[in-house]
Amino acid sequence: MAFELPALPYAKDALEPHMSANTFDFHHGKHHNTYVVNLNGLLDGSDLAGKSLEEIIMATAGDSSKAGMFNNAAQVWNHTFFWNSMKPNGGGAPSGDLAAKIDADFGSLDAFKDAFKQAGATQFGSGWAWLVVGDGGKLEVVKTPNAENPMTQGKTPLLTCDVWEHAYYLDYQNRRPDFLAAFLDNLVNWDFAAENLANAG
Ligand code: MN3
Repeated sequence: MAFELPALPYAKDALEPHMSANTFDFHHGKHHNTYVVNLNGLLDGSDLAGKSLEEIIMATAGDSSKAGMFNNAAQVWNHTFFWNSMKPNGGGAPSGDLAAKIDADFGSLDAFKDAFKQAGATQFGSGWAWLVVGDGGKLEVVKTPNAENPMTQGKTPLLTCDVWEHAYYLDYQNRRPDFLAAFLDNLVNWDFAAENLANAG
């Protein structure tokens, strides 16, 4: 029972002009797919075959002898989560409990957005910016390098933005801050974040 590349939750041109179909052809069709293929290859004959993605991530995190398995499993999870962190005509403001928690824990939506952009822009090299439920149930912005996922630190991801160069280079070239601004202003899927917050309990 191999993992499969999940379909995008929208058409590949649905996020234009903020994220192009060309970017999705490479990022979903090539990069994400390669992580799936590599993971399935590594799982073949492994004692982790048949486990869920989350179980594989948690079982291999921090184990240098299983770095390949961790990196590919986490990248499969992170990319699927990233696609769902965006939607056509996204952006705007959250509502309900999520809006109240953002105001309580960051001071304002703008303060959250500044923190998220700062995290993404200052992640040296490849990685991810995240909104998570962290210590004591407080919302936090964190950045992680490479394939790392905050779930291995006991935090619950609500949203993520991929800041590997392959995520934005075709549309924004070197302008990572412009990509992060477009993610927050035009793409972010607050409904997805609110659902993840509700499930975090
Ligand atoms: Mn990527």
